[in-house]
Amino acid sequence: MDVRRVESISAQLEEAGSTGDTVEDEMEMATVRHRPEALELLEAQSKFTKKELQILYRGFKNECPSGVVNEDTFKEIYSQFFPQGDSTTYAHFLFNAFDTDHNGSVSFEDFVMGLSILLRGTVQEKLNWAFNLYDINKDGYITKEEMLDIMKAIYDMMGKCTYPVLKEDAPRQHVETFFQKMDKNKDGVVTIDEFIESCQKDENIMRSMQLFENVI
Ligand SMILES: [Ca+2]
Ligand SMILES: [Ca+2]
Ligand SMILES: [Ca+2]
Repeated sequence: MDVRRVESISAQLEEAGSTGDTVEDEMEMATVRHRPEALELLEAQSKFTKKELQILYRGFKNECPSGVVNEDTFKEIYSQFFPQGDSTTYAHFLFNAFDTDHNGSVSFEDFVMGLSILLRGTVQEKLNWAFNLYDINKDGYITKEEMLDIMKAIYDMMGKCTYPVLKEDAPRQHVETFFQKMDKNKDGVVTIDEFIESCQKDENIMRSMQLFENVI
């Protein structure tokens, strides 16, 4: 999710006001997800109102008429946003972070829950989400290799044209600094507690996190 898109979705939500909201939309929304209770469930689980969910759903269905996004679609969308670089690896990691039930597709529910955290989540929720993104194999720990893989993917996506000053070993240096700060007990892995603690304590890490916010 590119930040411009997130912003435009935010704006759409704010504009929502009293427009739209027809019975047909609601019916369609309720039936198309195979589970009639989906809307109520999403309303309870996310930080969006029913009206906002309807707007989001319309947008989602416009872009993905099939109702789900697979990894290739994700990669296609990302390549349009980052034409100057190779975004396939980052799109893959991001896809896995959005696909919370790990069934190989991002449903409207997956999409809404991710967006709810990214747009309206607390700092803690956003950091949890980021941790899950970095924890590539989802085993509950971030290794230096995982951090390096993400970092390289981001550098690849940005492309050499955008950041000509970046040297080949820039991602590794970046990760060394990050990792040493985060791995408090020096056991070679970063836990969720270490991650959240260091992000909240260290302004530099938080500032570097902006890099990630801008490419989510
Ligand atoms: Ca899924
Ligand atoms: Ca891991
Ligand atoms: Ca540790």
